[in-house]
Amino acid sequence: MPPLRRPLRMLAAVLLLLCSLAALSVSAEAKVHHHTWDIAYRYKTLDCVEKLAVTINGESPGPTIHATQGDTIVVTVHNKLETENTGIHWHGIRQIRSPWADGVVGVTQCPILPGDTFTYRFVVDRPGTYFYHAHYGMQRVAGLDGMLVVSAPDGVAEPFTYDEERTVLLMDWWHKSVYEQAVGLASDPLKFVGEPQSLLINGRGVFEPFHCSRAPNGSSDAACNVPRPAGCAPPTLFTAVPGKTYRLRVGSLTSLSALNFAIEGHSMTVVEADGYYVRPVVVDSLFIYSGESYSVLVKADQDPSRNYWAASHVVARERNTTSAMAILSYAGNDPRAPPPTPRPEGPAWDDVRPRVEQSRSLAVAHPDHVLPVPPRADRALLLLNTQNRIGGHTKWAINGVSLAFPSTPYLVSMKRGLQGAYDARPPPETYDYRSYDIAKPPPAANGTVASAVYRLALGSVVDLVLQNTVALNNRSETHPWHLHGHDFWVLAYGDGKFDPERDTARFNLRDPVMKNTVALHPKGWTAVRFVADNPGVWLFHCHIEAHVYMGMAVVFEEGVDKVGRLPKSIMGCGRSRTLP
Ligand SMILES: *[C@@H]1O[C@H](CO)[C@@H](O)[C@H](O)[C@H]1NC(C)=O
Ligand SMILES: *[C@@H]1O[C@H](CO)[C@@H](O)[C@H](O)[C@H]1NC(C)=O
Ligand SMILES: *[C@@H]1O[C@H](CO)[C@@H](O)[C@H](O)[C@H]1NC(C)=O
Ligand SMILES: *[C@@H]1O[C@H](CO)[C@@H](O)[C@H](O)[C@H]1NC(C)=O
Ligand SMILES: [Cu+2]
Repeated sequence: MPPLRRPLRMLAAVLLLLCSLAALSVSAEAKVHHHTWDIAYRYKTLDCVEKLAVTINGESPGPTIHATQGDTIVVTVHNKLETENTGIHWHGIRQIRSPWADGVVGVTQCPILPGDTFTYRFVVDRPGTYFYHAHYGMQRVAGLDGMLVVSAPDGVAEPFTYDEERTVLLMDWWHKSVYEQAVGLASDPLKFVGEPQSLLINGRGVFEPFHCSRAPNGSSDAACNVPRPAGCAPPTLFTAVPGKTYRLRVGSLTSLSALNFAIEGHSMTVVEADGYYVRPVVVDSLFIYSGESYSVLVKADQDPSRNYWAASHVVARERNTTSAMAILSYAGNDPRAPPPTPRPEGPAWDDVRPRVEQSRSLAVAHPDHVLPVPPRADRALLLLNTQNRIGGHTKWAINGVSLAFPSTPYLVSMKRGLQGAYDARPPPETYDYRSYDIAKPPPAANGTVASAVYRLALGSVVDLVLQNTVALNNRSETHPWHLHGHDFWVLAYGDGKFDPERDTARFNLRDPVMKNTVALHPKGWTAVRFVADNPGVWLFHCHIEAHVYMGMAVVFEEGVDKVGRLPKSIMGCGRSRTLP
């Protein structure tokens, strides 16, 4: 009917105009947040013991960055460490169209040299609870980290309500320097970093030798009767007004420890994981692994005449660190008054079952926020997590390959076609899952160190199945794996050995939640799926600092030819020194 065509076309044009006006008004509201950071060592007493920390404008942890979805964040970093490089990663931000701002030294940029200035500029495209932290060597251990909170725009409803929100950053803390730790790991025989001296809640803790925390009053042990510096006491988590509901944005940036977080007498409703809304789950305590974030709702509905303990306990490794305590105070009480009850003990460190069960219960998307998962993968990688002895060193390896960062960042060498800047031979897609015994320590002297890369077809759907084993010490640890540049659907947590013919059928393709960090439990497997639709080069790694330092990582490249012009500021090292 030709007469109708013109009015239809006009209507379409008007609609298009309205839409672009709406888009304009949104982008007009989008803010640019400028931050200027001096990165420097300072003496800090985070756990009542004075020790050097890498600080941001004198603080460790650094300030929480607040923004709204769609905003741009610009951080100008001055490296004032004198003798140490740096680089800062924005954990959970996908860096769409800005892959050079991911902050991973050796992957997306050269290190920021002492005395130099580097500017990170990126858009925060999704609301959620995120982080930033150092991504150079093991520098995160020294305290260079903080939280990044992206709010939903005004008028966009979230699937839950609350009165106020607070951030809770969990860390572990050593009195040994980052150098002592790194050199120990690279030594033969290996000197492990050991258990942390203390755990921190919002950057504060109380160092107390583990045996003292259990000793009776008036113990004769001199180490346990040392007077504490003035002001050394559990910090106040926050002051609650009776009847109000609080959204706690809880994140873990531990270097080693898996944690259990709980507030005495208060249950928590988990509503967000790594920036995605989950089907709400009520828990008494939250297991949280390094690199993960959760929002939990806590209602101030207990006896308001007293205070309550908030506690962070080590799990998954023998508990040789005193649990961290903070005080949830009710309005009207002395916010520093210790609760009248004994400090909570926390769950048994070696009970794996409740941890796996909680991981499974939190892997389901909120029913109104299910993001459809592609029904099948174009490619599946089965990644065996083992330790190997390689060249006289103990290393972590994935399918026998332990990752070593090249001196030229991958993003530069791959985009600019520099031959020989990394190992061109692709790493193995799988391991011999039929005959490999995951319950036995891996065969010694079996593996290589390489800078090899998995090259993914742009837009392809990729499955990653992480397979745990026992390490050289005949123990199987928990590894939190974090993917840069993407979020993935969490398809399944399995026990024992993954069998592709049998276990693919167990994937949740109906309503899996998306995340950027996922736990691999002892002697089990974890399956995730993602779409390789973000041109760049991206790290996928265990978030334990000691493990990634020992090679527990792989690298993905997709569509690097589609990446825009690389900023000169990410170059200057390795073979990128001489680039025009
Ligand atoms: C230790 O001392 C504290 C405070 O002085 C007291 O509340 C607690 O009951 C004592 N514990 C033991 C085991 O005696
Ligand atoms: C914990 O401490 C005990 C006693 O000092 C020690 O035997 C054990 O090896 C320690 N465990 C870890 C994981 O460091
Ligand atoms: C380890 O060694 C065994 C036997 O020597 C070999 O079959 C296997 O492929 C090796 N595995 C890796 C990951 O290199
Ligand atoms: C490893 O530990 C298991 C129990 O978890 C034990 O049965 C086995 O004998 C140990 N193997 C070695 C080589 O120590
Ligand atoms: Cu690990």
